[in-house]
Amino acid sequence: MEKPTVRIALIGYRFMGKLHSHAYNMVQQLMDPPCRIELAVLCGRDSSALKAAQEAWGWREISTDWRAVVARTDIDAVDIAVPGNAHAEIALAALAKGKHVLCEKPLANTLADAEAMVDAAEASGKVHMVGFNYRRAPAVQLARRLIDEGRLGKIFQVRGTYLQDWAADPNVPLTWRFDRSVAGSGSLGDLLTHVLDMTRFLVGDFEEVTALSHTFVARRPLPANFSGTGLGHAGQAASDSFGSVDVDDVTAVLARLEGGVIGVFEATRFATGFKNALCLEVHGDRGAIRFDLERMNELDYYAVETEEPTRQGFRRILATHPDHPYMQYWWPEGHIVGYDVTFAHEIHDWLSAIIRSQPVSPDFTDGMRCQAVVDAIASSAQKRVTVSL
Ligand code: SOE
Repeated sequence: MEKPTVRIALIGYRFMGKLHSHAYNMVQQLMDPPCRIELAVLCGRDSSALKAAQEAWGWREISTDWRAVVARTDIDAVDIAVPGNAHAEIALAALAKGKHVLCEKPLANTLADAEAMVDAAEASGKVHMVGFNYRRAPAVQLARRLIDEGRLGKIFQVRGTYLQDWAADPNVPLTWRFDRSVAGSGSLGDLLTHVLDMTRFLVGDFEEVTALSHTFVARRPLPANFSGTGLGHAGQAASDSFGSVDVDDVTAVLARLEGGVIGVFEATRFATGFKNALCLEVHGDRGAIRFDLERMNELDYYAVETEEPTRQGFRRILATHPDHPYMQYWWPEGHIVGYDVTFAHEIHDWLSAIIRSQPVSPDFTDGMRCQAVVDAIASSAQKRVTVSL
């Protein structure tokens, strides 16, 4: 039987747009999805850059008018891969036009916007998803399996860090990632949200937070000719004029979670030596796990009872066996996968949910709950108090 077709409009063509475009192609070619994927329209503001992206990634059409695109009757699903300040407006318009929506993280820049997005998504009956892609790293899914099987027992503590260092150079220009009106926040919304979501996925919800945020470099050169990812490389020439940074460079959090779990978290763009290290450690009375995105094919697992004390220790599971989550789509055992497959897994599951008329997680409600934790953290850091959720 012929597979149904899902016609996609992707809003955004830079770093995330490139990843999503690549992921659609991987899903179609390698993951046997339950639909045919039509890369219908790629949308953005710069038509010559769009044209180049269209040719490279195989989109049928381009458009510089997202309002017209989400209203088209020949589009089934809208994928939002632009900075956070545009998420709510585009998602609400797409849902109102009866489209399924995948929205990049963080879901919105404010809790009020996130709540409005949840209301609209639930009322629409369409499949909605927020792009916390790291949930779908095979080793993270394996961690979830081990926890579901009770192998960690009663969980005591969780420790999560997301460490990058690209902003430690004060000459990195003032791109949108340093602008609260566009990005919502700095390391908190961009990086810590991944850790918060992974914690919610593996351990549970947040009850109380106490936070501290800091901005090390308060003024940065204005970008002369910005065309990159905003991560400080990609040949951006800074100018002689400077502007103010109004987001956090680092945020640290102490938290209580449901079930009496204690959490310690940190996100920073100033951890010199670390490029993209998302590390999560979970400790229970029967065992522990440790995941590090810079070694994303591996899960460290410690089982309290299996060995005599002198032989105990963490062991490394290479999560590439065909029975490990998602690995049936990829290569022979030990032939590792990378960052991009997490987006392919996310898009595969979103499209499968659309075809089967089923919900998928993380959905807009997960995105909104994460935003509630972000709000509590920002308010705790600003007022220097503990905030309950
Ligand atoms: C940049 O800091 C960034 O690309 C984030 O925006 C992504 O969400 C994260 O996956 C990697 O770092």
